[in-house]
Amino acid sequence: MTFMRQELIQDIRNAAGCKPTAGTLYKAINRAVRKQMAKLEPVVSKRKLYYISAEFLLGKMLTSNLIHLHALEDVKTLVGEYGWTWKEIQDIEQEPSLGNGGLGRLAACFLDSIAELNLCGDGIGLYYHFGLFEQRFLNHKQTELPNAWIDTVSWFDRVPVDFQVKLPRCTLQPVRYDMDVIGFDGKKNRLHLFDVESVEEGIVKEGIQFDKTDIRRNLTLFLYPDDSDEQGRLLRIYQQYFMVACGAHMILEEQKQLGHDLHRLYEHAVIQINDTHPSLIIPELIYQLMQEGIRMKEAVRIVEKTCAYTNHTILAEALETWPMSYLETVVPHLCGILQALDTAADQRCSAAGVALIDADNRMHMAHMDIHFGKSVNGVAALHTEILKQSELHAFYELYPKKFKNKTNGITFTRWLHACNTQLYTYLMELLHMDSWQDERLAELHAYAQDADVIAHLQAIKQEKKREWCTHIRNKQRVAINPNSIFDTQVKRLHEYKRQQMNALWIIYKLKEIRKGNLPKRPITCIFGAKAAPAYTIAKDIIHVLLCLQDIIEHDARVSPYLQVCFIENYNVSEAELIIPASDISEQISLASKEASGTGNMKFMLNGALTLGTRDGANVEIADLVEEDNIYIFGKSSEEVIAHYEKADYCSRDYYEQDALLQELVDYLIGEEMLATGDRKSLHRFYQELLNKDWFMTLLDTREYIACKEQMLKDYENRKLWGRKMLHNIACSSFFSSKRTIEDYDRDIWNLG
Ligand code: 26Q
Repeated sequence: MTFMRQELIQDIRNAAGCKPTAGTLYKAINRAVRKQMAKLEPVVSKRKLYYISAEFLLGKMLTSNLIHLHALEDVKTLVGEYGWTWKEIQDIEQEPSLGNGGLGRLAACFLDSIAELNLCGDGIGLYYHFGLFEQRFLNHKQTELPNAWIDTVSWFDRVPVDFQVKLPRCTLQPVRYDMDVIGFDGKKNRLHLFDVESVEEGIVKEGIQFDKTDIRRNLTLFLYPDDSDEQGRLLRIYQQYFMVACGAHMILEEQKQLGHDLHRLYEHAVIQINDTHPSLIIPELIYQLMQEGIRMKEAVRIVEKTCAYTNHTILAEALETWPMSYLETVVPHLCGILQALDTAADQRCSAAGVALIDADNRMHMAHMDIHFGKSVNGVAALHTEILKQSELHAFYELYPKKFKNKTNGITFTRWLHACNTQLYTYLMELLHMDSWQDERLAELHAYAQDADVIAHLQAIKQEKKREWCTHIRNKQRVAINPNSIFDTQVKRLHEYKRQQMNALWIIYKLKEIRKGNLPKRPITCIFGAKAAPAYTIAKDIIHVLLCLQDIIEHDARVSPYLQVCFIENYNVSEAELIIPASDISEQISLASKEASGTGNMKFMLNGALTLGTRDGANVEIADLVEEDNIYIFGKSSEEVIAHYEKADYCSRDYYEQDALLQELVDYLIGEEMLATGDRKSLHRFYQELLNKDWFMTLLDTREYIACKEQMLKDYENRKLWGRKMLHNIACSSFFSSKRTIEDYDRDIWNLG
């Protein structure tokens, strides 16, 4: 290791010359690191995991790779000698935006932990040239631009592929981009992202518009292109099919090359299907096995023992069902297999609710995964229970043993060591660790009464706040008070996550301040969120928040006490800066709707306290830290589910019976908002909240306000708050994705 480090440093020096620019230096480091990565040997084991996912939200790789090579401190020192800060070098790297949020980031954390645990597992996905999109704010609204993240300096190798994907109207030539994932002890795994040779970036016109029918040129331009029309939906299926056709082919070729008998594929391979986006791998693998001379019945049995499915959502609108007519258009060669699978499933159970193809001739992707996979798992204890007891109850009765819970986790390498080196280093010293061990975090409990330790944790928090203030001032030209309480909600924008409830609180506080009820300490409400381009109400909520930000900023009576800051183009790199700086972690989804959440875990690990509902993994956080160390409010998932069943929630009743709620909601279309924002958007959102409010905002707003007030009050007892911080950090090792991966390996993969 020492020799490797010396060579790495020497290579950087040689390439950088004497007075490199930040760009030259970044390039030199990237090259030198890649040279070391190339020397690593692949991990081997009895069975290999293929983690197939439409998203891998990697984030920048520089710091994480250097940590894995045990060279971060040396390289940082060298960079300092050249007169650059580490942040200046990191800023050069483009972040690949190959994911939306939770599901994609989870896949990236898993790659990291699989390698760290010396398990053999590769990722399979797509190489989207413009990723999701880049968010810009204009006139208090979100606009979208292509995110051109691909750079000549890269972590990926281009690999030719000698296989073609035949579609009814054209044949596509795939090409593969491979990235090494550094593991333990000189070993590595890989991520394989497929692209089409014929893709053409030039067809993107204004914003993110392009010809959705031109599959040869558009296939890998964007992640989840707008699917609000039929052409967009067909393109999604083309993408999904292309990914699985390439993936299945790569898996079978690799297994054949290893000399493995495809009749016993499941002894050597396991395919984890990350939500239903890659579900077509089931019929495609059956098809390709049949091409290898295996009879259909056996092919089905092989696939059944090879594939496992993870469910990440219980929102009905996110469960993929495709009209068979679409599948006839895109994958006619698979339709016979799909029909046969439907018949086979029907023979096992004829209940309509578990059919692959429903009465409207729509194909239910999740149903196929459950019938023809060996396992189905939810991503947090509550989520799995809800799947078993309600959403997938019929399947649970049919296959009780297939259902498993695998509570999500996060990689501490990125979410502590890389993003909060100060805290990481302090904990290493305090707990006398030679090398990091997640479980040893629990030893921090011994210092719960130690005023010095608590003061130290708080000093680190303060330093991270100052760092973020500098960052956001440079990026967005805003001056945030580093001595304010940082109250943060960063996640995709969705009604069920209820950013709109947080907006109502801001209105409440704004009015209180104007009445003269001043907070003891200034508060900064921080948001980061992208809305799907065609999700109108989500964009309306962004509009409301940006209008509030403007109104407050321009009111000299309010702004010393309350600030709103919306982080533009929130992504992994922004998360790495804001999470360590935050005091309050907003996890306020409508109970039963957030499958797990993983941001909640990142905040906890970095010493923020959770303000949340009993939803997803919040439940497990609450069980671990116990009630004095978390702020829980709102109706339970049982109560919420009962409201849906009885269809008895009426937001207008809440509005009419509560003068405060009325005042807050009316503010949305009051003079001040209308003078700042767009009348149509504000009225649309107001009407939505009053007449629909499908995710029951007004149900919990009262309790939310009360709970947040309590939290702000408790913040003033600095010792007590510090003890709660310490307690949260000490309890967080359960949420390491190493623990999650060990669970998957023990109960599903058995990589051996
Ligand atoms: C489906 C159909 C059509 C178009 C888009 C989609 C679609 C796209 C993305 C459906 C779902 C997603 C992403 C889901 C997701 O990120 N889920 C999150 O997964 C995390 C990791 O398990 C959980 O922590 C979050 O609770 C969950 O919301």
